[in-house]
Amino acid sequence: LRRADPAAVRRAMRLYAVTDPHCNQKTGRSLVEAVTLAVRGGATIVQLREKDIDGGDFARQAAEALKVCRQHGVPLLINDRVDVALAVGADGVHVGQSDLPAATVRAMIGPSRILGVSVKTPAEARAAAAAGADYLGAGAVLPTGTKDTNVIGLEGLEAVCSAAAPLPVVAIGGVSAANAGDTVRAGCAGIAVVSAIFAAEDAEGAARKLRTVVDEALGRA
Ligand code: TZP
Ligand code: MG
Repeated sequence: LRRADPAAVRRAMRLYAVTDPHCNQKTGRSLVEAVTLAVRGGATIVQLREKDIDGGDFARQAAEALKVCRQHGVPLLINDRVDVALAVGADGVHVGQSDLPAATVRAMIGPSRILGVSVKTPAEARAAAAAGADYLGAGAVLPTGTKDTNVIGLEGLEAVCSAAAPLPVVAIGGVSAANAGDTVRAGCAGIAVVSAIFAAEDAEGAARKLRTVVDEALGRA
């Protein structure tokens, strides 16, 4: 078992789709329907972030979502639930500062699955890198209604990106097609979005537009 390929992880950060049960409730989509639209539109990685769901339900839906992601060659990560990730054979896990410590998660998932860690500061970025993270999620970069959390701004994002190098950083929080270009130009490898894809009536079209904006800001992959 080898470490996940750093260049492949960086490429996967371009358009990172993070699911949200509240969005799906509003649009009437199932989790797997939502994931299907996101990857059809060009999402380069998907994270299932389902906070209030039974483990069994989550594992069943994650297995379905994993099939869709595999068909599109897109990695699937699980938020928080290392057990669910291992049970379904997901490509990795994403944890925050109040979840199991990153080094513990790394030991549980082995070297080759992808480990992502949420950070807000350069100190957290350095600690996560030392603990074995493959990429960092930094945010909230901009105000968001999706999560109650403080805003680090594009300056905070830049500081995290510098501290994290060479690890790729994905920007999360309030990112939309309107600000994705400026966000990427702050130095991150791509954008992570919840509502900009999953609250959209045309989620596939929204993902396609976001992907175009990111590809234009970063140069075509
Ligand atoms: N972590 C920091 S901000 C955020 C998470 C999960 C929510 C981002 O949601 P949106 O709808 O893309 O602003
Ligand atoms: Mg968490």
